[in-house]
Amino acid sequence: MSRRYFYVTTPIYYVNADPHIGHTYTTVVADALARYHRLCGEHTFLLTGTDMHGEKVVEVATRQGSTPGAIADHYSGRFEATWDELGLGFDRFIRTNDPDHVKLVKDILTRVHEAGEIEFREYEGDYCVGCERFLTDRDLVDGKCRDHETPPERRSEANYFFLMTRHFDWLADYIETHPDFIRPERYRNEALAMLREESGLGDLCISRPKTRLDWGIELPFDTDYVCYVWFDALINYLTGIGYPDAPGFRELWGTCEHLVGKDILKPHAIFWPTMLHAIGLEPPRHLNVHGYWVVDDRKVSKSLGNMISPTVMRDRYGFESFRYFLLRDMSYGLDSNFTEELMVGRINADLANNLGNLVSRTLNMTARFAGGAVPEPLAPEEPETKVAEAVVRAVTLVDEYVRGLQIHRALEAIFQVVDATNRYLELREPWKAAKDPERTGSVHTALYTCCEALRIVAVLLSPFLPETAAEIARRLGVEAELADARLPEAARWGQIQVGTSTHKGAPLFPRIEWPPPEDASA
Ligand code: ME8
Repeated sequence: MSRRYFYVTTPIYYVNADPHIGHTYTTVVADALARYHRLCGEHTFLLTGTDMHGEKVVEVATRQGSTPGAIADHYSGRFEATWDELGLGFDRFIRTNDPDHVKLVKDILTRVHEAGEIEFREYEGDYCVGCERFLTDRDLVDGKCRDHETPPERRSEANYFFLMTRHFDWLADYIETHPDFIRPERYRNEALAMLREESGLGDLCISRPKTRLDWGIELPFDTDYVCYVWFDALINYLTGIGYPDAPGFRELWGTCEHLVGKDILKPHAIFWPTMLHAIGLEPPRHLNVHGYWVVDDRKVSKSLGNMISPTVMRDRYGFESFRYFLLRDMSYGLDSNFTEELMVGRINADLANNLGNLVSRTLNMTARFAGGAVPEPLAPEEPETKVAEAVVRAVTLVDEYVRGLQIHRALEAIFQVVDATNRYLELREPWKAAKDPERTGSVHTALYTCCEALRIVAVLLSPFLPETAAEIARRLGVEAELADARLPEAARWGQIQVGTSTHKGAPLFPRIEWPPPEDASA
């Protein structure tokens, strides 16, 4: 049987500070997508990692009296350990000083150089160390970098240039003829505007003299220089899946989905496709660009010091709750505001009240009125059919939304099933019917319907809230089935086995008090 492929990447993060909400968001989206595609039976590969080179690392090392290598290893380890701790899976955690990556960067530099695509020139411009690139007028607000709020440095030096502008006509045409290559559309338009209007967007400086920076990959054709960090970093997406000849490389590359924040649109929308074109590779299938998490109207970032730590959020609220908020509240492409109050409101409404209540009502009543086992239903009537129809609708919508990167909508569609099932319970009122021995069949039908709806909700939720889904499945006695589930088959109505033992449990998501109660010891 031929299996479909799915390749998803996150940016490789800089190693100058610990991971924060922004990195967590992109990595959680990648994890959820990979889990969803795996659930659909696809051969899936998730690549994440860290960007070890560049001046930022040298700056931190100098400040801390350490070496770039030690700093890069330290923070890279922090990223990998954090994703492990939070249950974010990856097929490879790449570091740009991994030997296979260093070799590939050198091979590509050699090829591009030999093909006459690299030239040696004098260059002068405004450099932002935060961005690790020369800025253009569009990047400046009042003479400062608009992301880092620091003035750039004027720099002039002799360097090697990748003749990127040669590929601009091809690239503009590619973006025009592949309307969803860069999505959502606003970023496609931004990329086209960069190509058409930006005066400063010339050829790409791809070297740094060792006299200024010796932390990087040495140029194979001039040992006095190291490779510019972005030229090195972008190539990670090829190293990660074994370009050029590892088994499955072609199939995976053909399905590649890059996830990036809008801060790195230019390297991904302009530098990267032209680099790929120079070596004869197709661009990735989609460049999926998301907005910023903002706190007090400012982008969360290391340099602004307003970070939200994923492990602190995990300790305070549980990681599934934080993960749910990230996926449910950000519309992919737009900025989103983070406050703990907003998050608590969302957790209480959706997870504690809506989903949590349905789980506890269903399982408590199954224990009381059906001996703690999935009961035999009567033939379905209209209300039961309506719940089953809500499920069918959700399965189709979730697939469409996930593939279109509208994860908040996919979650909304799943919660519509939860709503419909809660409404169904209110209509059937099994707690009242249970008082009448003549109506046992109706009670059992209602409980069967809720158990089956919850089983399917668990399947659909499993990419987004894996632990919660596993816990619901465990309580329904279908944990093993969830582990083997494949969409769309697993979401077909009517598969839960009558007689399966169910288990009540503590509330899945206890209501959180807001504002938090005063600390008695304070
Ligand atoms: O740019 N909101 O690394 P980086 C949402 N090494 N996402 C955010 C965010 C925020 N406030 N802040 C960061 C680099 N991110 C390069 C990448 S790739 C070949 C090289 C996320 O550590 C978002 O994905 O600055 C953003 O693009 C990325 O972290 C930048 O990470």
